[in-house]
Amino acid sequence: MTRVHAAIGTARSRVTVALLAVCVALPRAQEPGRPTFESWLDGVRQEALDRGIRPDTVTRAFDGLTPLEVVVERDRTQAEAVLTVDEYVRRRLTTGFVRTANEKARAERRTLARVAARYGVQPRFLVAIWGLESNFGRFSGVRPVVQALATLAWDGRRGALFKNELMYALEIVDRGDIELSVMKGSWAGAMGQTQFMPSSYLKHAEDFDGDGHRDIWGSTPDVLASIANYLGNYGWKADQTWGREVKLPRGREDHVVAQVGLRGGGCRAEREMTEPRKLVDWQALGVRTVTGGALPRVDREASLFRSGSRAWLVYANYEVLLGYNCAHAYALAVGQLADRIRR
Ligand SMILES: [Ca+2]
Repeated sequence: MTRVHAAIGTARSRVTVALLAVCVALPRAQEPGRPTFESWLDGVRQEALDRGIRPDTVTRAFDGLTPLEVVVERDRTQAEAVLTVDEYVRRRLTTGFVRTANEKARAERRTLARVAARYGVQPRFLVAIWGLESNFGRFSGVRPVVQALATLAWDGRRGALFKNELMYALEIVDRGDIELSVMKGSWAGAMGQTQFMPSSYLKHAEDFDGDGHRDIWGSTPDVLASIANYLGNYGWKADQTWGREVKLPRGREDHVVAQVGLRGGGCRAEREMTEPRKLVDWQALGVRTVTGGALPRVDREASLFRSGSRAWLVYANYEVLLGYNCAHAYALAVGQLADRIRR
């Protein structure tokens, strides 16, 4: 059964650090041979200057900086921190949350239409991701990004990854996109209403309101366009949806999966999916819609995955969602929320 970390009500880190168990234990600083934060930061300061970050930016970012004095424990073995796909989706897609999503879709319909036209992503998916990442901007993280990333980079585990993200964060400040004081995000450095890591920000963030800044913290047009640009850059198809829940022939569930075979590689969620096959092939194997009807008669490939007693057939767009956050619970929540937003 697919299990994911509980992230209810909190925006998670995404992409490379999704589902990372973060443990920032300050006493480690006293370990033999381990540099103090201050001496470690001196080295990073020089590295930033060598990379071409302006001295003024480095000074403002690092002077007086201390590690965040808190321990974040997200040990995946803790029962209360683990939810099934069903539980995760049910807890996130409450009646009130779906209602808010529809209200946001209506309130932002003009911006959404313009963004959809430019980037080729249907509005309902943009609203769904916006909602799941930051509750439509209500919760986009309160941690200073530079401080969080510096703490994680110093802490050692995945230190190289976080040091790179720290350098990208400085680059963003250096370019004048955001003031240090308002550059906030999650514990793992996922920033703003899109929850982009700094590296993703540099690749995908957009200035859609035309004020010269790519503001994923405070500009709704920039937020929606940045999500759309991210999806578009990873091959989103505007004429397709994400997929659907299906029924497998009773007693032959394992046989259907074995006939096609699971993938060898990819992130964990991708490894749980079969190789893609045409819908007509799935139909021939006895796969039906969840109400027992025939699969759509379109020439399209889909992959199958199961979680508990349920099964889904998903299209290429679903894999783009996994790129945003590689967890079936996340991608299914996005898809199902999008399905419940009126068009
Ligand atoms: Ca802007």
